[in-house]
Amino acid sequence: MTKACIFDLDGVIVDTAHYHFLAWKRLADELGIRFTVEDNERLKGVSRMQSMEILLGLGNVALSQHDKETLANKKNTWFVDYVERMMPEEIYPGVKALLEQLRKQGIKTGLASSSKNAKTVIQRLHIESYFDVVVDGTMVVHSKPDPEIFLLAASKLGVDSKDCVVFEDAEAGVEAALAAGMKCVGVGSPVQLGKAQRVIEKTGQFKPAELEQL
Ligand code: G16
Ligand code: MG
Repeated sequence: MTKACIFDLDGVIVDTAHYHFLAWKRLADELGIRFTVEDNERLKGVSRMQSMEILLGLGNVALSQHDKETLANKKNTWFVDYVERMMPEEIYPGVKALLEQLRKQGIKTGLASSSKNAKTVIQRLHIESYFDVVVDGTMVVHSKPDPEIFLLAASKLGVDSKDCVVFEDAEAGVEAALAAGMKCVGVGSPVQLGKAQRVIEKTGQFKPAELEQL
């Protein structure tokens, strides 16, 4: 029986995934690396420094650790600029209602994002109070597809993995949820997220009654 729903942030609650893409694209252009929307799928859900490695790999560019960190920080300042201009209305339609319905039915809610900016994003959206637990990229060593972040969220919620359902838009995130022994609802395309028990187009279209059919 589902006792908790754990939500990814970027691409599931709000379209910050697009802001990440724009910031990485700007950096790729500066470095002369060809970087497409399809390439960006590989960066979704993985940590900032791992994303940096994937981007440099696409262009066969080798840099010192110091330079990689400098460039990743630069990308982050561009991303944070977008976040600071974000409006609470940017939350995906139906997400607040879903979180409210889940809680009314006694199902706990958690947020598990690889982003070190997750707390700032949910503050901008005024949705901190909708989650019983928030776990972010500052609290884990291994990023998705490692299950660490979801296992930490479940332990903070006091719920067994098998009773958790994860909502994820990234292939790495779906893999992490399954590796944690949880069920997963993919949000996006079945091409990337086909390993999930169910794939939906938008988070807000999911109904709590569907949890038991997973
Ligand atoms: C998010 C994004 C990733 C990003 C990562 C780290 O994870 O999907 O693209 O690289 O966070 O973000 P930051 O650079 O802000 O620490 P999630 O798990 O919320 O999808
Ligand atoms: Mg995501």
